[in-house]
Amino acid sequence: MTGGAAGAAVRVVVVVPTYDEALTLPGTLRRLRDAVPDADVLVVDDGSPDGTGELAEQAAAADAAVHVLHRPGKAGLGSAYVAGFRWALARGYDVVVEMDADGSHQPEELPSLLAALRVPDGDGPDLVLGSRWVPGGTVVNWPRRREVLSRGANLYTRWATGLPLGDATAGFRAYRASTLARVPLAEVASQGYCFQIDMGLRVHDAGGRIAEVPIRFVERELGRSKMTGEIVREALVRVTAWGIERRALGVRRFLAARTGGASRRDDEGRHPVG
Ligand SMILES: Nc1nc2c(ncn2[C@@H]2O[C@H](COP(=O)(O)OP(=O)(O)O)[C@@H](O)[C@H]2O)c(=O)[nH]1
Ligand SMILES: [Mg+2]
Repeated sequence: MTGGAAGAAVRVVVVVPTYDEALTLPGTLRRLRDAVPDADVLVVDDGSPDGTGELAEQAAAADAAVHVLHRPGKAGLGSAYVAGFRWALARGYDVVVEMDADGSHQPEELPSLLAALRVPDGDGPDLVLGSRWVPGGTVVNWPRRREVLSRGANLYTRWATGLPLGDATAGFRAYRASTLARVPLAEVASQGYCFQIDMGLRVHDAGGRIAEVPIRFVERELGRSKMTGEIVREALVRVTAWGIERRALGVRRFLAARTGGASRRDDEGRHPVG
């Protein structure tokens, strides 16, 4: 895409992780290429038994803007994105987008996320979330239990960590590559959907600005969700641990200030960034 007063080309790549998305990926790729023709796409497939990887290869053979990263087996959403981010950073993209393959994220709404990021304008946010839980955001056809889980996860995350976001688990998001490059990706261990919270905390703690734009999230009509109880448990354990670390850090800072030791900035226990 082009942008900025100087008309400099802004290079965008949309990273799409897939596991058994043969029914949904082709339509999503078509819509994405129509909606944002200047953006490249990277499909990160984890050896899907249903042939998603081969479908992605066919799309890549027919369209030079589509790329595929194959991993040998299902290793989690978090590590799929980390692999995709590394690929994107090594190739000099300016903006890196996360988007699900299953049609829940509307490619037609990506331009509003990219506009909010305001690259190459240096004063724009570091990360833009496509949020369900801000005014104007909606979910369509989501089972009640998923809505309760998502709203509950966001309330708990805000309470435990203080991360001031409406939708910290949002999986439709756009990063400035320069922001992503400052995150020590090797240290990101979150496997499941708490990866999104993990990345939000890292950007926030590094002093990065996070903006939210409302989106319409539509439950998939084809294929199956990969959400499991283990993914929920991982999120609960990690968010609780982050919350405790952050409170302990607050107490240590308070005590250091009272005993006059505040001159030393103690970053222990914070999410390490950069
Ligand atoms: N590469 C890869 N993609 C995954 C994995 N788990 C989920 N995904 C993809 O992540 C996206 C979101 O997953 P989905 O099952 O729709 O989760 P839900 O929307 O929370 O029910 C989809 O594009 C999935 O195919 C994984 O372990 N590896
Ligand atoms: Mg989904």
